[in-house]
Amino acid sequence: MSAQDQEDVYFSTNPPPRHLEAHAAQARAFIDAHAAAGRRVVLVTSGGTTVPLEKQTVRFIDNFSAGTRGATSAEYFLEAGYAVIFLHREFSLTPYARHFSHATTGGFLDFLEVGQGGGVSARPDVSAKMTEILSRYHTARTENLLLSIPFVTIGDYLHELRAISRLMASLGPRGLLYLAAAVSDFFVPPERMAEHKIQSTDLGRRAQQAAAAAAAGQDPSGTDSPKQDSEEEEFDNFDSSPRVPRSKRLIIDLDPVPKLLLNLVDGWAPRGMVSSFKLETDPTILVTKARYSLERYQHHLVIGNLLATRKWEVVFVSPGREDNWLRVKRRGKEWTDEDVKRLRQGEVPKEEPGEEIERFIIPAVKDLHDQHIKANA
Ligand code: 9Z3
Repeated sequence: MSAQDQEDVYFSTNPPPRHLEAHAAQARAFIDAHAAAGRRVVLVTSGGTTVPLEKQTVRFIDNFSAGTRGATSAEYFLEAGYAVIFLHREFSLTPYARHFSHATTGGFLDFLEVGQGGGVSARPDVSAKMTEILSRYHTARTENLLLSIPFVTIGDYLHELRAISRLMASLGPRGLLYLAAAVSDFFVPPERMAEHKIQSTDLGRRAQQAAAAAAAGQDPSGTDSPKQDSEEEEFDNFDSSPRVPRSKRLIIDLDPVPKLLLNLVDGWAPRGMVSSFKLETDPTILVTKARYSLERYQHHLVIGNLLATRKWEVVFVSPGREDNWLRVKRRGKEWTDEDVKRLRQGEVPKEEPGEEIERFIIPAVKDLHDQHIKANA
C-alpha cells in the first residue's frame, strides 16, 4: 500500500477527536495572525499518546513521557521569539505551570498561603520565582503567543497533528515542527476494539454474552449462565507456562501505527522544517537509529536521547552534518573524558543536572531553522 493509501485508510477508519474542528479553527486564526506579523511559528508536540483497549475506555496502554521536554522547550521557543502551538497530552506538564504543578517539593497549594487579611498570596520564599514566571506566562497569553491543544489517544494525536501541520504549510519554511511527543507504535484498530470494559472473570464474560444474546432476540439460555470464578477450571497448553489458563489471560493483538512522518514531510507541511526526537534505552543503537529515521523520512533533524540520560545529553543528527552532542554543565565540577564516556553509555550522574538542557537545544534548533529558511526562501 502506498503511503497515501495508508493515510487514507487510517483517517477514514479511526474517528477524529470530538473537538478537532474547533481546535483547527483556533490553530488557523493563530497561524494567520502570526504569519501576518512575520513571526515564526513552532508546533511543539509533548507527552505520551495512549492506546485504548475498549471504546468506552477503562484500560489503555500508555507511552512514557511526563511532558517535561515539550513544556520546557515551549518556554525556550517563546523566549527565542517564536509563537508556539503546544499540542500536548491532556494533564501532562504545561509551560510555566510546570514549575509549580509538578514540583518535587510539593503540590501547587503548598506554594500558597493565606495572608492576615484573608487573601491568598505566594509563600515568601517562592514569591520572586512565581512573580517572574507568572509575568512570562502573562506576556505569552496577552500577546497571544501560546496556543495549547490537548490530546489523549494516538488517534486524537494523529488527527490533530495532520490538521495543524496542514495549516502550518501556509507559513512555508518559517514553520517549524518539533515533535517531542512519545508516540505509540502499535494500536487496536476500531473493528477489533471491545465496546465495553473487558471482563477479567468468566462471570463477567458470560453475563455480557447473555445480555448480547437477549438484546439480539435470542434465547439467553442458549449461552452459559454466569458461573462463579471458582467453577471454571478450563485449562490448555497454549504456551510453556500453563500456570494460568488461557481463558483467564488477556491477550492483546495490536496493529502497527502507520508511519505518517513520511506523509507529514512530503504532503502536510512540505516546506516547513521538521525535527523529531528518537528515544532509545540502549546506548549502542541510538545514533544508528536516529540516522536511520532521518534517511527514512527525509526530514531535517533527529534529536536522539536515551531515557536514562535525556536531561543531561542529546545528540543532533541532521543531513550532511557531523553528529552534534549537547550536554549540560555539572553542578560545581567539570566533565572529565571518563565522565562523558560513562554518560554516553547511559550511566546517570548522582546529582541533578545543573541546568535545563532545553536552554541549549532550542538555540541550536533555531540556528538550523535560520539556515532552513535561507535555503528555502
Ligand atoms: C522523546 O524522545 C522525548 O525527549 C521524551 C521526553 C519522551 C524522552 P519527558 O516528556 O520525556 O521529558 O518525560 N520523544 C520522542 C519519543 C518517540 O516516541 N519517538 C519516536 C521513536 O523514538 C519517533 S517519533 O521511535
